[in-house]
Parts: sequence; C-alpha cells; structure tokens
Amino acid sequence: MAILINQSDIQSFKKDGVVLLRGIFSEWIDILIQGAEFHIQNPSERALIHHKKNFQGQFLEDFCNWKRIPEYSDFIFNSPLASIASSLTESKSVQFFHDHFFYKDANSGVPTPWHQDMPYYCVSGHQTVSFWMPLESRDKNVSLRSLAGSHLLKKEIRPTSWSNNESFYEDSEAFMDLPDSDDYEIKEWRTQPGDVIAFNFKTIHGANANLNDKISRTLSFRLIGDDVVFRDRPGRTSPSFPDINQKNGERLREDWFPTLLNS
Ligand SMILES: O=C(O)CCC(=O)C(=O)O
Repeated sequence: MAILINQSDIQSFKKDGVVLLRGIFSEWIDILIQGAEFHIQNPSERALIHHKKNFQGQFLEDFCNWKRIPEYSDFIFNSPLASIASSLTESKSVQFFHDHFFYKDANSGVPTPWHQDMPYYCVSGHQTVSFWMPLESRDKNVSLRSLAGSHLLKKEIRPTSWSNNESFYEDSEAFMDLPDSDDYEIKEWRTQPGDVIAFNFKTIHGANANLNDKISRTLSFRLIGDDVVFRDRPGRTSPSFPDINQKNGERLREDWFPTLLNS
C-alpha cells in the first residue's frame, strides 16, 4: 500500500489529539456522496433532528448506518481507513466502532457545541480515532475545530444533551466542566472533499452553525485500537447499544464491531 501518512502526522496526532490529512480519501468521495444522498432521504430510527427558533433549516444527525448503506461499508472495509487508524493510534488491531452522519441544511443556525465524544460512548481507552470527512468544501469558519492537547485531560468532560444542555448521566464527580477554550490553541482548517480531520475520542471539538446558503454533509467514522474495552456507563450512551450484553473491560464483540485489521 502507498504510504499515506508520515511520522509528522503521527506525532501531531499524539501531541495535539488532532491532525489534518489532506486529500487522503479523494477517490472515495463520489461513492460516499451517493451513500449520503440515500441517507438523507432515508434516515434511521436513531436519527436526531435539531432545530433553532427563527431558523428555517434543520440539523440532522444519525448513527450506525454502515450495515444498511453499502457505500459506507464499502469504504469501511475496502479503503485504507483501518490502516491509517492503526498508524495514528499505534495499534496492531483496529475495530470499527460506528459511523455518525451530520447533515446541516442551508442556514440551519444550529452549532455543534464544544464537547468530547468519549463520555457519550460505552468504551474506555486511549487508542481511538474519528475520521471527520466533509463531503463538500468547507471554509474554516464552518469546519471542525478542536482544542489541541485536550485529549490528555485527566478527567472526562461532563456530557450533556445538545438539545437542552442537561447532564447526560446522573451528575457525578467523575466528570469536569468544559475548560475555557481560550486556554488552548484551536486547530481548524479550510477543508475540501477528500480531506480528513482525524481526532482522538477525548479531543474537545465543535463546529459553528451552517449559516451559508448551501447544505453541509459530513461523515465521521470511528475506530478503536488495542487498549479500548467496553465500559458500562451510568445511563444510556450515544449511540446506545442496549442489548450489547458485555462486561467492563471486555474487548468489544466482533459480531457488532468488526475487526478490520489485526497485524
Ligand atoms: O460536523 C459537526 O458539526 C460535528 C462533528 C462532530 O462532533 C464529530 O464528528 O464528532
């Protein structure tokens, strides 16, 4: 396989918890757009719709659709996704965790608040990576933004519901409040289809509302490496896997979370 990333990408990912990889999936964009177009017309039962008063457009997010959208599974199993995840997380094994779709109508007015993904998930570990892939060009002000180094915080950030900002679980000492974003270097880039922003599940990130006259479609593919195990959370996770039937510390079941690479 051609070398797609270099040592400097791996070091940036390790240090900042986020790295931009330019043009790395260009040849997969047409197929992913095909999948996303079907997806917009056929959201799943898991889909959430956010709407802001005085704005016409909606923000739709949806999770775990790879089994029913062949274009997504083609990408997951046949692209260099797993191999790049293995290099970035320095893992021998890579499992697929889930896909997350973000569709923002033109002028939808709903931002993605600063948050950390990990506390919403039924896993713990450090060798994690999400691949954030815009399906059209994004100016810097509507692209993903991340707080460099926030993946190394000792405590997890309290997860909240994006619709009402209430704590996701019974409030607990286990979590801390969001730090001041001014205390961090913000990593944000203008992006093109084919570019990827790769970030750790613990990296604090967010995105501005889409106030442009065109739609915005983004796919995030989430992968886990060697040290990631099941973690029982004190409530419903997002996405939720109510019938997962696993115990703390177990590797995620492979029939639901396929191993993509084991070298
Ligand atoms: O694109 C967005 O609005 C947010 C993306 C995000 O939060 C994620 O991929 O985890």
